[in-house]
Amino acid sequence: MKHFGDGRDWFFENRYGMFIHWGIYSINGWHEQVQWRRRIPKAEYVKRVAQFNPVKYDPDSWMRLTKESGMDYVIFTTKHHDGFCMWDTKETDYNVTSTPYRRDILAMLTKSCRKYGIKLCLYYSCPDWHHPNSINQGGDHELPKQNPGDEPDIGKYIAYVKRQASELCSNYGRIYGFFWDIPPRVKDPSINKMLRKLQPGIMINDRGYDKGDYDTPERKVPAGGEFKRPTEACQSVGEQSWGYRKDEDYFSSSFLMQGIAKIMAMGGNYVLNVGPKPDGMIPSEGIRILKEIGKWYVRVKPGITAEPATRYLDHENFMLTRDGNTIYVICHKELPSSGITLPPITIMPERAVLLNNGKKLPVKLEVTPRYYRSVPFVHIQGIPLELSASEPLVIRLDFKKLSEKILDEMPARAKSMDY
Ligand code: JFZ
Repeated sequence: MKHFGDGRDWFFENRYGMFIHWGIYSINGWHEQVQWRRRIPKAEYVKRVAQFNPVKYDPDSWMRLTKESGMDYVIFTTKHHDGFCMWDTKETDYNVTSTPYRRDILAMLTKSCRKYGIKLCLYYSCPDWHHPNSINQGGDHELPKQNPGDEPDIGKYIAYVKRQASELCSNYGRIYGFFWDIPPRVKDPSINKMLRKLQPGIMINDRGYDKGDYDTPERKVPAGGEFKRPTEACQSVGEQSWGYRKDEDYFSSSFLMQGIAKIMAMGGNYVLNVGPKPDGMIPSEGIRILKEIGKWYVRVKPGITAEPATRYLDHENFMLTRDGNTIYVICHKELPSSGITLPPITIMPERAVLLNNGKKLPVKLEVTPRYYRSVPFVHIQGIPLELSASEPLVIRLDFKKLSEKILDEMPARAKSMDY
């Protein structure tokens, strides 16, 4: 992946983040879009402002969990589609200082991020179901019709967005990333230009007022071996919702790990979301999943975050990454057997080590019955299948010497050698 050669390159060194969806929608415990999806009238929905009082909010504990999970950064929802602002904005009273809690949630989070060395990125929704000038006429993630008393005016609304984005990028220290959500009806490159002026080195996604710096596949694992543009995949610990949901259908850690392994082996970043409860606590199921994945991630991280190299492999069941004279075999899917043959790799490694448990694995250069018409390929055996059933495996192959030239010539060598 080509780097920018400027402050944005933090993105390539910090590959795993926590997404946090939190707002007054958490009071329902149904979904972050409850106002729209359950057709709650604006006059009824705003009553949640007087109910929001997260007395157990402790951003230091959130950051300790982020670090324990092996994560490097967070993306925090400053304003979701409901238009409610989780910071002390001067642009509207529809913000967290109008609640019984009164305090600036974002300012508290910023302090904890700095204390624990976690990079802070901000989420901001282009659609807004509260602001009177915002367009709500059935467009993408808009309400089906304007609220009573609205005065839809896209120019005035974008001016509001610019002023809020300026607040967010001026008053909370270094902001590493800006996650716009739901591409707006109009493009306006001046907005991201303003963000870059306020925050040199900010990474901006593809869902805002221009195409930004990086792509954002959501809740999916793209096919292929390598991303062509900087990419950050996003997923939540639960299948139904990004915001807090009382009876969420949580994913298995194994399912989420498979996506992380594939996305990172393709050169992408990955952010995994939790939705804190109205009291400010992260649900225990979410904590369990993050910690389980974190134990695996810290062991296999050198392999899944190395340079994408799957292009050298004739196999759709594994991914390859490379770091100098080392190749990593990323078994992102459950293995069918305890052995793997790796055409067209025809050079013998010095050793094979399973990063998941640190144990060496038997490795040979041989002709196997399945590849009897070929030259000898690398053949790794003794892989613990029961482990493969619970987490993606990563095997490190150390070679005496490995170069781009050797790797590029392997396929031809494999075909030309008469066997
Ligand atoms: C959006 C939000 O609507 C959702 O509530 C959450 O915040 C998520 C992270 O982002 O969801 C999307 C965004 C884009 C697509 C689908 C859902 N899309 O491009 O298909």
